[in-house]
Amino acid sequence: MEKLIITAAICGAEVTKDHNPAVPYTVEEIGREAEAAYKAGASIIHLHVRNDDGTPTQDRERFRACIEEVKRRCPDAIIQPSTGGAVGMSNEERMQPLGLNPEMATLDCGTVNFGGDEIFVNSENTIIEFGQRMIELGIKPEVEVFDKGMIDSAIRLAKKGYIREPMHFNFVLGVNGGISATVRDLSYMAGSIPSNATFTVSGIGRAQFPMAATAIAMGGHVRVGFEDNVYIAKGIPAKSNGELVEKVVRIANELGRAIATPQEAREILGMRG
Ligand code: KMH
Ligand code: ZN
Repeated sequence: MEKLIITAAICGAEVTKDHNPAVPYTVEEIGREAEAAYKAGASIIHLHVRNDDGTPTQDRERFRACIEEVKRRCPDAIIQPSTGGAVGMSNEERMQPLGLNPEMATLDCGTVNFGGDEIFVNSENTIIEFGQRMIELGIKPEVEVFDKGMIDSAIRLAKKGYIREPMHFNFVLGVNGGISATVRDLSYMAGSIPSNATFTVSGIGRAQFPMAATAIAMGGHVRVGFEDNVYIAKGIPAKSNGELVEKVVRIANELGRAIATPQEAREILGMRG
């Protein structure tokens, strides 16, 4: 089996220090959390950024400062800025980090309810616009899908030349409004992508580790981190993103799956660099 790529989603846009005091806001805190995850075995840092007061932002200069800090602490890590940002942001706002020439970025491939009145909006034209921009800039997209139909949309748009192939998918499982975090649905998602595609799995909340273990056994890759889950075990807040990554490494070791370095991750994903 291919080595395991671990992505750390260290921050997100929604989770706060009220959920877990270790959630990073400042440039220094983001650097600290990225480094802990990287040292534990993460090869990709999925990056959202915050203002010092914790409000989410897609400001290019804030991203520049955070990316510099992460690179200083994790020199060869793959940094994957979010283009999803937070619910309600405009496309132009969301696309700002693409101007910093990252080697990878997220490409959200559909609209999904996010609980309450929140809707994460990604119209077909939005997906096309983001996908084309990433092709022009040579950025590897991580195709984020919250439901099975989003895989079908991505395949259709890739065939039309709007999304670069081979595609690397992130199955986000267990969002209220998206597909559930079950072995049945993960299997359905994994069986629905093209044969040359790769996938990673993000289980939300308590599904994080069961979905990670299933993905490891299936030959997929894994995302963990505060964006998706703040607990190391039931009712016990994780001390850091590093602790979450360490747990995945332990599971992978038990199942006989070696961990990919950032360079190996680039090769598995067919990336530049
Ligand atoms: N914060 C969500 C609204 C992404 O990073 O591309 C969107 C999100 C997806 O987190
Ligand atoms: Zn994200």
